[in-house]
Amino acid sequence: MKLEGVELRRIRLSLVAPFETSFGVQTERDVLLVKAITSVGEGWGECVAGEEPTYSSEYVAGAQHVLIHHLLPRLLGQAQVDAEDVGRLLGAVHGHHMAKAALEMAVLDAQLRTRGESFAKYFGAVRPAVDCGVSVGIHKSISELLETVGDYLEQGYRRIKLKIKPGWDVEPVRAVRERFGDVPLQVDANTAYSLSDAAHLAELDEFSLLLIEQPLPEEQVLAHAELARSVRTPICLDESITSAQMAEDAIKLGACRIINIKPGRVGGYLEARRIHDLCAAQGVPVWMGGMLETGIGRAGNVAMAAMPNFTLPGDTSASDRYYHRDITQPFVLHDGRLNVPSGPGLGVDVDLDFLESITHWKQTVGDAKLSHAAS
Ligand code: NPG
Repeated sequence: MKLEGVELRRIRLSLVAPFETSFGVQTERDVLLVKAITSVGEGWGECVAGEEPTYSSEYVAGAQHVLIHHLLPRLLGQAQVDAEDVGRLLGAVHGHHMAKAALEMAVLDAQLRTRGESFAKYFGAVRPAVDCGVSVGIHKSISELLETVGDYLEQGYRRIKLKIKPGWDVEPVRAVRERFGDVPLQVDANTAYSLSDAAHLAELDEFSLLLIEQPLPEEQVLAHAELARSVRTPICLDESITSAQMAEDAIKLGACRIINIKPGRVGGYLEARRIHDLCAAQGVPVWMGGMLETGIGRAGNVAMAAMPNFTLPGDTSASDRYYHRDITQPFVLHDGRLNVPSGPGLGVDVDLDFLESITHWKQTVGDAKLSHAAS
């Protein structure tokens, strides 16, 4: 198919509650959406870059700029662009994985909608619904944390992830274990520690956590391997795993026993699928991360989380954990699971009137006349 044009749009959505991590507090998302307008139909992509470059070097205004000036020009002139070509065509541009991922996703959605195939089918999904976990931010007090965790467990979430940072780690974990017994529990440090904290992190061993996610800075793969020798809890990497190559190297070095997959972080669903496959071949379980996606990103993530080696519950929570009103039909928790969309492409419809009402910037790149006719 040919990519005729792309509509880029930024929308603002408030979170139902502030979400605090070791890298800051978020109260809303400023989401960059990509609509691919192709010779055969349209498709949607969501860019997961945040407003500030605090999780990784990417940020939403940068993603918007690189799409307009460096990525789209490399696709719009091509006679033929399928999703499988996007990575190669954008290969000359270094980094910018989240921007690339959003573009590839939109092209893939257009391609699959046209041939009536779901993301799940394309990925080789093996289950109709996926087990869901929930990520719980840093709270002001342990009592407030226990209340939040209790609410989520009542809603049916099958695993709790606690955000930790120095000064908010062993005590909240102990309190959750004491109150809620042997609920599946894991922690996420978002790079907040250093190797000199190894003995302190080993204090978490007594709580039988599923994993400790990304305790050290993203470049410190070797240090993670060293840390892994002094803690019993499995180390899981998130920020460090930016490609299948990095995943392979980290596993070989003994830096992690589990990998969090975020399609945006690694440059798209196709690279994410390669990581899934190589981890499966090495006996390394993976799980689907989350970046507070709207229904568009969630649809793709839930579809991928239904692949065979996604054996741990993901940060794929229900829409109401994030937003009062989503831009697609909401994802609803049933017995701690979300159903995998089965319709063509992402299998969700975008509420265009609502979208328009929360759009604060929009631009069409490419043949505006054609894109106008197609929308
Ligand atoms: O459920 O989508 C979700 C949030 C899961 O904790 C979560 N995401 O570090 O993994 C993370 C964190 C995150 C959120 C990272 C937003 C970057 C941006």
